Amino acid sequence: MLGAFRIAVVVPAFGEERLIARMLGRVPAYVDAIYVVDDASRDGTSAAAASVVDPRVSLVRHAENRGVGAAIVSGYRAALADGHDVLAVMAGDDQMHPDDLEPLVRAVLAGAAYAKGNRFVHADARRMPFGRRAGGAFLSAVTRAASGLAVSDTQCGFTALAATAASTLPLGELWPRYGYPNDLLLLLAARGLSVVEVPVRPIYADERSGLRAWHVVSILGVVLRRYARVARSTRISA
Ligand SMILES: Nc1nc2c(ncn2[C@@H]2O[C@H](COP(=O)(O)OP(=O)(O)OP(=O)(O)O)[C@@H](O)[C@H]2O)c(=O)[nH]1
Ligand SMILES: [Mg+2]
Repeated sequence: MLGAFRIAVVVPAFGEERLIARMLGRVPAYVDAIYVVDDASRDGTSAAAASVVDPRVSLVRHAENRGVGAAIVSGYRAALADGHDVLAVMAGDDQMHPDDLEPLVRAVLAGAAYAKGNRFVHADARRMPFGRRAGGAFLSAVTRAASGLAVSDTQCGFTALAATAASTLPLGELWPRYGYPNDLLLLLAARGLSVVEVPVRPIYADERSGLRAWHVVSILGVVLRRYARVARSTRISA
């Protein structure tokens, strides 16, 4: 709990048997519940998560791989059903520093619907691989233009969402794979919900990423698709 508020952390995990226990062991004490969503991993991700002795941890398993966005939605749904107030996301690959969670959660408690990490404004930003910085800056510029939101690190997955906002969103419609942060930002903007960014550490260490250069093109498609849908529904309701 932070103050009187119940905090949940959703942990999307696909092929994270090597890192998931280490990651779970670092979740701060004020977090009330941790939902690990094993996205049909072919390795021992579920067993590694289950081996962590922590009553806060529960495991959600997808029968087939559905993507990181779908994994997060499964976690959000479980956390909403259990009555949590703030739904944070920390990836199972241990790339998010636990000390950076509290400012994200506090931004939501202070009134933001959604708080996102921003690695580009952190002093260690140059430690991010060049391709990540270039691709992220491009996708952020496109998402900013399409949503009108003042965001500059759209691809950062370290976030906190107010349960009140989550329960108004069409979660089942969210893009299930890597474009989900962009899609979510456009959905929030279309509803006039507030988004803030908070500096977080960029961590690139011993994890393996599923992200490839071609994802920039597919994420661009996600942004354009949502932009067109929002524009169409705005025209119809005008
Ligand atoms: N690649 C991949 N990751 C998934 C999937 N479902 C859940 N995840 C988890 O989502 C998290 C983020 O995935 P990554 O591929 O590392 O993407 P990222 O961290 O945004 O990108 P990097 O900055 O390159 O590490 C990890 O904890 C994965 O285990 C999936 O279908 N594919
Ligand atoms: Mg990663």
